[in-house]
Amino acid sequence: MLVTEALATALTGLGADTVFGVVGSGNFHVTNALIAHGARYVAARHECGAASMADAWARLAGRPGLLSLHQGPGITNALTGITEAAKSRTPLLVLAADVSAGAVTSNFRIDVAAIAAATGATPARLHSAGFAVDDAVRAYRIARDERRTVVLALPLDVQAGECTWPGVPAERPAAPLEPAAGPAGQLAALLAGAVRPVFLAGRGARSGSARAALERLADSCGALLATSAAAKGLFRGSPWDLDVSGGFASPLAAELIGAADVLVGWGCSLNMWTTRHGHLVGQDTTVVQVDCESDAIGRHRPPHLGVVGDVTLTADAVATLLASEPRAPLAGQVDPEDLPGTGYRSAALRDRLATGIRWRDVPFDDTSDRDRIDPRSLTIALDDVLPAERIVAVDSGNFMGYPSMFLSVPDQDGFCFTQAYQSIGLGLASAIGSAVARPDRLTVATLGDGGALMGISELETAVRLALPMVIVVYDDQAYGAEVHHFGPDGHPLDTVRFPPADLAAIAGGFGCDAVTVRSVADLEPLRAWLEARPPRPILVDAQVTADRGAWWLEEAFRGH
Ligand SMILES: Cc1ncc(C[n+]2csc(CCOP(=O)(O)OP(=O)(O)O)c2C)c(N)n1
Ligand SMILES: [Mg+2]
Repeated sequence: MLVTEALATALTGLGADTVFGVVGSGNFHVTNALIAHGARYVAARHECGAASMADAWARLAGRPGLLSLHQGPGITNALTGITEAAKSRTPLLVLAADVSAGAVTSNFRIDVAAIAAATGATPARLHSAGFAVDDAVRAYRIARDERRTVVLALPLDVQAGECTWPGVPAERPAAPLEPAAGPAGQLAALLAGAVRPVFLAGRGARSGSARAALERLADSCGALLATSAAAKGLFRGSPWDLDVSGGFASPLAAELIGAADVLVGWGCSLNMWTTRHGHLVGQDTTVVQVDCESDAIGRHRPPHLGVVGDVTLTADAVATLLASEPRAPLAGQVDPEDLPGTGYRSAALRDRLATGIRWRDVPFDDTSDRDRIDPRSLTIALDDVLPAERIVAVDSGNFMGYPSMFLSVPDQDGFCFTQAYQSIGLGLASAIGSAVARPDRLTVATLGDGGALMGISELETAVRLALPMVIVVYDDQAYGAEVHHFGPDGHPLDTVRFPPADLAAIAGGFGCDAVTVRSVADLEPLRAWLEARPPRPILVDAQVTADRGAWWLEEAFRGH
């Protein structure tokens, strides 16, 4: 059996059914073998786009994505997308063609393992034809079970070799980690005594089972529920949902999180973004961190208590222990109106949350004028126009807070936030990956004009795939983040400002529907498009006001 054939048999047998890539000579045969075994192949126009598509796809599919690359420049082109995936702990298997061992003078030669390791990805290699299937299966399982981005080098000579089909090595599934009794008991005791507990769920809690377990435990101790940006949407629908903690937190969310007496991070790193550089954590707040990886605990700030364990199992174990903890009578219990009368929860607070937790409930001075629309007004109008069953994918830049704060999402799979590397230009491709993963939902790409033009080649991919997606560009004709970073100090800004580019015409040239928007009324064509849902994207070039930077940007600059 040819090695490429054996690889395709093994990987599709493990469940790999969607491959993104750009095909050259080095990955031609392996990609075709995967297609012959039933995998769907999605051709991107740039390897970085392919990487971001595979990354987003894997985040939403919940299983490893596959990325197929030509040797040398195919790999280096993909590096920014691979780095984002690696930093986000996306399970992703990169099939990276490589020159043969003896081809020391090949133009395509690079040190694939070194370059993969430099991005934070896990290097792997097909070492020989005879053991190629073992190598590939091991790489796939590391990606899946350890949530790693694995770059599997496929030397051309090994790919061209033959092997005897060895069968897929037996699975040794690792059971999710139970928490130790001691720390779980300490957490139960803390929650039993907590008056204003807040749960902060992160990427490690992005699942329906984790949500259910956390809600059960939160119900029993009266905790309020918040998430990091990476887990936005997890508690959607709960009356106790505070939405995102950190720079994107609404004033009411920030107030309530800041006043917590016990703050528990669940699969959440409690990094500078989620805690606003620590300002959201009260002086006297007891901080707990629960994580299935011991080295994640305390990485960003030392907690008072660390619990090593799977989020769902730990929440369930603590709920069981809490049920047997002696509980002090809580103030809320004297008021029959209070629901359920424990911890932070009261009828009055529930009403406050219902009317004031969303950013769009917070009054603001609309800066729209005849030619340009305030990005907040634009985003609130979009929130009303777009169907609730949506996936919002966000690129990086000054604009990024508007969609993150003013667009609601139906659940944790409604938000694709590729910000672990803070690269601009990945948003369109990650939206395409999202749309491929979830055709049942409307994908909304939200981009700055800078990021949109950086990743524009993938508009052709979106049109070719006939994806009915909405692409919103917050167009300020500038690298706004830099304008607002350096402008106030009087620096010259010519390097970060651009003449107007007619993005609607450019999108039209790719075959998209398109509209230029300067007011809420200009969104009418989008409304019509949403009713018709033609099999192609629509690009909304929103001419936004930009007289000042978004306030959360200041938060970001502190992280530079
Ligand atoms: C690949 C990459 N290059 C440069 C940067 C630095 N950078 C951060 S935000 C930004 C401007 C983005 O402009 P745009 O997409 O128009 O969004 P805006 O800030 O204007 O809202 C730049 C250049 C980056 N983060 N990533
Ligand atoms: Mg811009």
